[in-house]
Amino acid sequence: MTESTEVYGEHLAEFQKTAYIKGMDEYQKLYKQSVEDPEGFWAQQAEKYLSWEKKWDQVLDYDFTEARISWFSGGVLNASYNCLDRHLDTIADKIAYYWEGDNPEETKAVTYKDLYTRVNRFAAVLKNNGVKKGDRVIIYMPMIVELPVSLLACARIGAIHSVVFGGFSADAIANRIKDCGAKVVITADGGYRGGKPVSLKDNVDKAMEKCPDVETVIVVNRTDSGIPLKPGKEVWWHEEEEKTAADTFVAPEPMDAEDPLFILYTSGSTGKPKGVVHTHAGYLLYTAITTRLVFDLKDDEVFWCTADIGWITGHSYIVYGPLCCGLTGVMFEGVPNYPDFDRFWAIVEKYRINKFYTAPTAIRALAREGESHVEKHDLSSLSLLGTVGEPINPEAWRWYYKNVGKSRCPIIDTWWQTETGGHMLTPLPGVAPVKPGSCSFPFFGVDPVILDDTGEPVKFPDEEGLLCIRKPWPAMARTVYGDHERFRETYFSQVPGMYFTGDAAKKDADGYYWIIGRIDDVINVSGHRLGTAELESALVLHPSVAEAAVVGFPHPIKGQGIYAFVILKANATASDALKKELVGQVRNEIGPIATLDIVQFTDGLPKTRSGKIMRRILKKISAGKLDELGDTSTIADESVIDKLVENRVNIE
Ligand code: 6R9
Repeated sequence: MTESTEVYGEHLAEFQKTAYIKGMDEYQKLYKQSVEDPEGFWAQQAEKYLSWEKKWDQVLDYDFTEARISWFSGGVLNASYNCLDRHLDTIADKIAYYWEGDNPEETKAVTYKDLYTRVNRFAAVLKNNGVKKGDRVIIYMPMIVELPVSLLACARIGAIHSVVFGGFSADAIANRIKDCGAKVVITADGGYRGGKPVSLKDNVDKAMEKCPDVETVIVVNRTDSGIPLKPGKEVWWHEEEEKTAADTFVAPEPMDAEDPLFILYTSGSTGKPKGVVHTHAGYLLYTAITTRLVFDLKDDEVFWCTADIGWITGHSYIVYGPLCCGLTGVMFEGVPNYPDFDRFWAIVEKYRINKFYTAPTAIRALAREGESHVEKHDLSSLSLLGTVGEPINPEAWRWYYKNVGKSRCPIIDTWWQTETGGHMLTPLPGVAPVKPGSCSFPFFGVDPVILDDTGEPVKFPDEEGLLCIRKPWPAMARTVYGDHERFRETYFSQVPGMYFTGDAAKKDADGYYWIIGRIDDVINVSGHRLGTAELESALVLHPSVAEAAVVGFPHPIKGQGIYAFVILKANATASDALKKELVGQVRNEIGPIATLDIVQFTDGLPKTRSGKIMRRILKKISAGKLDELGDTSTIADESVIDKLVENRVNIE
């Protein structure tokens, strides 16, 4: 069977009874309307999904040459009001989050009223600590309830949050604080992972040495570590909260539709990570509508997105989308293999989860442990399974479909990016059969095109090319914080007049899209983006390293692994101890997600005569595709290749 003829439609009949979008005809009709009359379509959705303090003057205004995009300008609203206040009349006692601790015995059920109360009190805490509309707040926290509370409290007072994933290093925190000029940091003493407390505050302390401008650090006591706080600058969350009345009300700040809601840093192919900026109205609308329609979530259903809130997936599908829709979600502090490899399935059974959303890397890691862990649990509540973060290999897809979904649940393979804010290419469960490895069709309002090397749309089915988007959609990023020119250049200059995704894709004869992967120097490790430039800069900081080139290679669990080719300085000697040091060096600079899988010492790198490293060749060598090295005639010194091949390291 070829890729594109293997189709699965067992779920369709059931979904077509109740789905919001029933069948291909309805999808196509709405899709056509959404791209032919985006203003009409999105105005209607903005009325339906959001509550406005003041309606907009103009739905859409944009200029892709200048990278200027504006949705609902003149409109006034507040994201925290939309996620909380407006639900109080109807669903105050509904569960917003089932929170499941790393320890399965530790759980909490947080209602919309509870969340509202906590957000109001913490909004008051932020104000008491001098945070004002437009100020930037860095958040570095484990997956505890105080994390979404922090995001929403910032949104409530109009402060711009920037969450730094808990797996990032002190330097990563410091760089982000400096880049956005944050005055306040919210963190915790630590968190629990796999039964052990993990310190977080240490990293913040180290970052603080480089960030004298931070005025206040607010610390949640999560692990009773008893660490001392520095008087004056550092305060305990609970002590600050106690200074506010239990029924504190902080009026939601009226925000312009286009005011920034948050900054989230993401890796690109060049330079340091970019602070991608999302806005109050467009982002919220788009995450709400995609949460509803892509997962076909009904009001009485339970949804679990396993992502960490430190990534865009958590922002959009744990916090803003589900809360804006008034849905019940699950938030999980721990890891998939503690206490055992059945943890995910135990949680699905415990909360009778209906729709489940995870990443291919997690599926592969769990599949490797065998079916017995899945079979221990009653998963009959599930009706839909989602995936995100990287292309899913058909083998993992089939395992997920058969063992978790029992061949009844569609796999909703959602392709999108930090910069797109929400789902872009995705199946809708009531519309059409799904194919393993394909993300199906564009969501409403998304106008994709695949371009060939000359910049023309490809002419034939299955022809691979560069994926671009021709029209704006509400959740697209608006700028790179503090560097609009970088935003314009990265996303709008490569193909004039279009948004450049950085991914290659193809469309089959049935109109299904297939993502091939990044075409730039971005490595996707377990669904997380790392730029080769960042990794190389971290390596050359080591006193023994003269030069380094890093590429991604196929890895059985992580999707892509990190392969580093390193040239040492003349006075340094290659050794296993030095390899370990280099691995540690990069982990310290960026964080544990940037763990080098392979370090190969070499005397030379393949370079063009103008001195450019030929990564194309290094990628083939790292993947073991030695007969596909292609044309090597432009290499300045061809003998380098033989040595590289000879000393190539295989992953154990
Ligand atoms: C949401 C998120 C974005 C990059 C993207 C692409 C890859 C994400 C995918 C996928 C194939 C999918 N990607 N989802 N590739 N199929 N369903 O992951 O955002 O961290 O910014 O990464 O991830 O290469 O360009 P982000």
